[in-house]
Amino acid sequence: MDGSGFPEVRSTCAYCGVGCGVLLRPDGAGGLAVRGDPDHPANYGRLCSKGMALGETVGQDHRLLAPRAYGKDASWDEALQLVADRFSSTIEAYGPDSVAFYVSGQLLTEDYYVANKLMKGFIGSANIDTNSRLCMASTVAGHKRAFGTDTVPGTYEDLDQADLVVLVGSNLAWCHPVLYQRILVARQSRGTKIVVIDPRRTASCDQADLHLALKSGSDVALFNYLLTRIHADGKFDTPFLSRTVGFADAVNAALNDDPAVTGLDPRNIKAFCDLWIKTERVVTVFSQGVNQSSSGTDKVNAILNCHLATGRIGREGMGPFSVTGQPNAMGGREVGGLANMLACHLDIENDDHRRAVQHFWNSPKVPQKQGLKAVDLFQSIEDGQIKALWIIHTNPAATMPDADRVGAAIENCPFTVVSDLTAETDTARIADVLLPAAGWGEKSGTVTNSDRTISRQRAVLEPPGQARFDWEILAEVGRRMGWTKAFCYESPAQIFREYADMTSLAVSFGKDLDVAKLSNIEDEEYEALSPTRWPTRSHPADGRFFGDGQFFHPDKKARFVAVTYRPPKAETSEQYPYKLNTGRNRDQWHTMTRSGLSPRLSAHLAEPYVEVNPKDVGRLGLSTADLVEISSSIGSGIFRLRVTEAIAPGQVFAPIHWTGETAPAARVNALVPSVTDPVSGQPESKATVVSIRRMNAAWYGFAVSVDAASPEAEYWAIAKTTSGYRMEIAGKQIIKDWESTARDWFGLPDAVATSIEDAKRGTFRIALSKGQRILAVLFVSREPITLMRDYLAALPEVAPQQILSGRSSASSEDCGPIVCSCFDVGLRTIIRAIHDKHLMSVDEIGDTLQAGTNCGSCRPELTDLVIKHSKLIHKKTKHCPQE
Ligand SMILES: Nc1nc2c(c(=O)[nH]1)N[C@H]1C(S)=C(S)[C@@H](COP(=O)(O)OP(=O)(O)OC[C@H]3O[C@@H](n4cnc5c(=O)[nH]c(N)nc54)[C@H](O)[C@@H]3O)O[C@H]1N2
Ligand SMILES: Nc1nc2c(c(=O)[nH]1)N[C@H]1C(S)=C(S)[C@@H](COP(=O)(O)OP(=O)(O)OC[C@H]3O[C@@H](n4cnc5c(=O)[nH]c(N)nc54)[C@H](O)[C@@H]3O)O[C@H]1N2
Ligand code: SF4
Ligand SMILES: [Mo]
Repeated sequence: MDGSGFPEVRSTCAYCGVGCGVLLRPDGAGGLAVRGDPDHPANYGRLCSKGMALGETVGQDHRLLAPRAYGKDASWDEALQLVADRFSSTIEAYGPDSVAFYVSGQLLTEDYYVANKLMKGFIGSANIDTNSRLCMASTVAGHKRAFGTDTVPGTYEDLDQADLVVLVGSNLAWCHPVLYQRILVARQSRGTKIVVIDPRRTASCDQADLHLALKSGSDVALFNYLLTRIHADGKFDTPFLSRTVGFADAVNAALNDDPAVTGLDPRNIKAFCDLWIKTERVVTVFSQGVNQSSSGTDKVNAILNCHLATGRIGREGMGPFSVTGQPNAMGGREVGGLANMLACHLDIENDDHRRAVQHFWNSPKVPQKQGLKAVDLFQSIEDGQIKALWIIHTNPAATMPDADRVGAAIENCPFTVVSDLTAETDTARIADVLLPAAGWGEKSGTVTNSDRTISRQRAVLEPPGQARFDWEILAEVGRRMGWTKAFCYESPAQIFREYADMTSLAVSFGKDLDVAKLSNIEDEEYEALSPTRWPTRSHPADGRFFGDGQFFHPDKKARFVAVTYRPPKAETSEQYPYKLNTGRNRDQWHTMTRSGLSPRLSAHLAEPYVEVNPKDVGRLGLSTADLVEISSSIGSGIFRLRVTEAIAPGQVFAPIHWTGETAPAARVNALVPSVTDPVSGQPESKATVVSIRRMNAAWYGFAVSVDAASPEAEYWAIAKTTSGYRMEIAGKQIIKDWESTARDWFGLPDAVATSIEDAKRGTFRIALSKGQRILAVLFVSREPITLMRDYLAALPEVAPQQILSGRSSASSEDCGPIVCSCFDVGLRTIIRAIHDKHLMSVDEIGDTLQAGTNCGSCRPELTDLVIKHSKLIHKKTKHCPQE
């Protein structure tokens, strides 16, 4: 308790798979204070910038508050009956496989369990797939091939205890910042070495001893070479190999690969292999640079092969470690959220498993064959085979590859339901029925993080409007479809008990997934449940798997998988000479429906951009701050140019976060075609071939406004600020009457206008105000605009004439783009301090400006700034061929 009278409530962060514990204190007026839970085993009190800003993202802003059907508000009764009737009648007319669910690794375990039970147990189809297909599917497939089960062997403690951490296709510093911080602590205390394997130089490289900027897609060749070196040097673990099958075949396959395809300097390959082989305690962390590839499953197995060969698995400080992206990516896999599995790691193709599941659920039927994986599922909708679709907690019209085509398929599907928090998303906009869901902070249930720890999310706020819980909506539809008993759930605790009980069934079939100990917990115990790692009953106390050589294939042995390098599907050509890599920003989450509400988080990188190497910039005749058009075989987009050595020549990188809501021209997945991995069905999201050219803009604009606007222009991008919104705009058509255009865009027909025009230079500036208050300011120019954007974004309370000058008065300094989101410290302030105060380290920056002293998410960027701007230190030598 504090003065506010509200106790702090333990919960789990809404965002990534690290699964940090948070302490939430509602203020009673809809607001929320958030801090790290010092007792949670994932984070011990730490939070990253996104976790820290959670309080800024709750509330009614942008929320869907009532059900809608065909564009009109509907009562819950009408909407639910419509959904149940349309699904029932479609199934009756065309069979169970004519309907589908597309769900999300962000659902709670309880929501997920009910969705899966409804589709696989009662509708009788396996057409339920999830955005985890775009995320973890290759890891799931790789784990199953090697271990006979989809299980992460290690725990977070391994990261504290390792002597070498290899990050493969993982920008951990930005995407799992608290785990990255744990590794940096270990580096300080035990000298843990860090190697990054990523075609791009990311924030995760800043502390790395070695960065291998390999050619995109060539990971198999690199790890195959490591395997041959382990073999040739006799560094394999012979006793452990007796617990495995297929070592010789894997080595023989690996010998066929030439490490030269990685494009790496052979000395660096050798340095990496030497370090890996000589370091017993090695954790290989991998993520989307591995999974999102047409050879994703093989990449996973190439990594697992090296750990199996050396027996470095399931023991303290070592093992392969797939870090999960979404908060409940792991929980979804546990309850069978993917189209190719049953609940609790049981198999669809196994008659005994199916029978047991059917008996457990007392269900009419369980499908005998796998359902459609995401890409095939949307193809099947386009083909007209699937006629009713329910999308829950995900935005496929923005995040699936070939997103425009996916959007068209959804729009043309005879019946589409979307359950979401947000009233306007690229997917919600084209649905027939919209169901308002209760969100993080309002709902209650469990999530499982990357190291199998189950944590509670707890409700501290009232759901706004008529929003309801996802499990409740699903159960109600189940009941209305006629299965009253099977879906008579009254609480998440009741669903959790049923799920936990079902894992006993899995254990009886020799499966590892075991939460059975919790199957009888009382409601109060569930309420109080502290973080619990599975297995809860049957396994050694240290929580690791496979160190004992026990695997889950019928003979209990692991499998080496013989893999060979296959290049990404699309080759560059004269028409498409560049490779487009895609990924994430530090302070935004996916389509920004939550993180984009926070002014602090939006200040980090406020506009969609594409990173291009200076050599290519020169070749293409581009200049800094240009807008560029990127085109692939299926679509095109407009992005702000960022010139950086971090990206190798021939490659470009664009983040995934912008949508029709925030920058309609910069939707990355409009460019990414649906190429998939043959085993996992996971799309190749990071290797699209593209062409680049300067956008032919007739004018460029920058605007700040109190209310959001969507201007009619070829390019615009909007971001939240403390005072409203900021916007970058550009157009190809010459606009004559800027004043009426501005009034139109900002919906301010009657505002007082103050403007300055310089027709010769092609600039126009206008402020629209009411009384003393400036409501919108627009700056237009023929060239990309240079202004004190961060000063203007705050809509300072100055006279219109003063704001139109575009800069602050001499006394206040412009701090530049925000680097430290916790303390609002900008780039220019930091660089100035490094110069003026001769700062030499991140800690000294912290002492002087506080930057980097709270969540630590910006420390990699601060390190970079110290290296670049401190005159007093020498640049650290790093093997990095592209530099
Ligand atoms: N800030 C933030 N954090 C997040 C998320 C977010 O949206 N924002 N999303 C969460 C989710 S769902 C996920 S799945 C994770 C993803 O976490 P990460 O996988 O770490 O993130 P990405 O940026 O998608 O991709 C990682 C890296 O793969 C590299 N890469 C591309 N191609 C290759 C290749 O062929 N080989 C190798 N070795 N590397 C390659 C890219 O250059 C990129 O730096 O992040 C989670 N955390
Ligand atoms: N090119 C490219 N594409 C990618 C990737 C990439 O690296 N490159 N990464 C892929 C990966 S790894 C992932 S995980 C996906 C993520 O892609 P998505 O899952 O499609 O993206 P999100 O923005 O997380 O969408 C979540 C939606 O759920 C809504 N929501 C929030 N809370 C709730 C709730 O409690 N209930 C309900 N019903 N709805 C809620 C939000 O408003 C939002 O619309 O993108 C994939 N797409
Ligand atoms: S690392 Fe950041 S985003 Fe991920 S769970 Fe922790 S606080 Fe949340
Ligand atoms: Mo993900």
